Amino acid sequence: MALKIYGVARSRAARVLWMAKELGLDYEHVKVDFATGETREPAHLALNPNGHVPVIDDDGLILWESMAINLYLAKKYGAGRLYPGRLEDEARAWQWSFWGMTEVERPLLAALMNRAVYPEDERDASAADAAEKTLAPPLGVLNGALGRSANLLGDDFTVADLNVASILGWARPAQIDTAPFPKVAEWLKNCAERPAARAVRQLQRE
Ligand SMILES: N[C@@H](CCC(=O)N[C@@H](CS)C(=O)NCC(=O)O)C(=O)O
Repeated sequence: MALKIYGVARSRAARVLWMAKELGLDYEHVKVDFATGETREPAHLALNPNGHVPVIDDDGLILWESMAINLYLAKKYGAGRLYPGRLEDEARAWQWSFWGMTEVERPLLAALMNRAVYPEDERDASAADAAEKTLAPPLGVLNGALGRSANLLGDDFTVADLNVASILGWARPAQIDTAPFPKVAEWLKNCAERPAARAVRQLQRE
């Protein structure tokens, strides 16, 4: 059975689509849309009781949570390339993925919603500014790490970069000033210019 990826490209499913494209996988894209309430329908809740996308079905393995999905896909299909071979580097890929979710995603989403997504009269500029302030320390941490190597685990782009960059892809629409973090800005640009990342942005426009 082919890999199925559930979730429209303009959701966090974009992260998984990016991974699938980096790995050159054949997959079926099931465009479950959060905006229409489809994620809360019984058929989808049977796959993910949280009512969220992304979800994958990989030969009968149903898996949710974008970072876990990407770590799994990279390890299964990209060992030695996108997925590191050494246990220590594998642990660092987990570290950066968990870090992205726990230190970055929530404030970044708050800035994004209040600057670009909510209807203009429902946006809270001070909440967005506070969220941007919260982001400064973790962005400083990332900038420091990228000052030591071009990518998070060393010279090569890996699942660690993809997972963190797929969260930080919201920085631009959220109007986060990355000028104080030049290494982050440069790395993010390199990640975004990868053909697989471009292909996902194309899917988002369709
Ligand atoms: N931590 C989850 C978050 C998933 C999530 O919140 N997805 C949103 C779309 S980006 C969703 O499905 N929302 C619809 C809903 O909650 O009904 C992950 O990273 O996969």
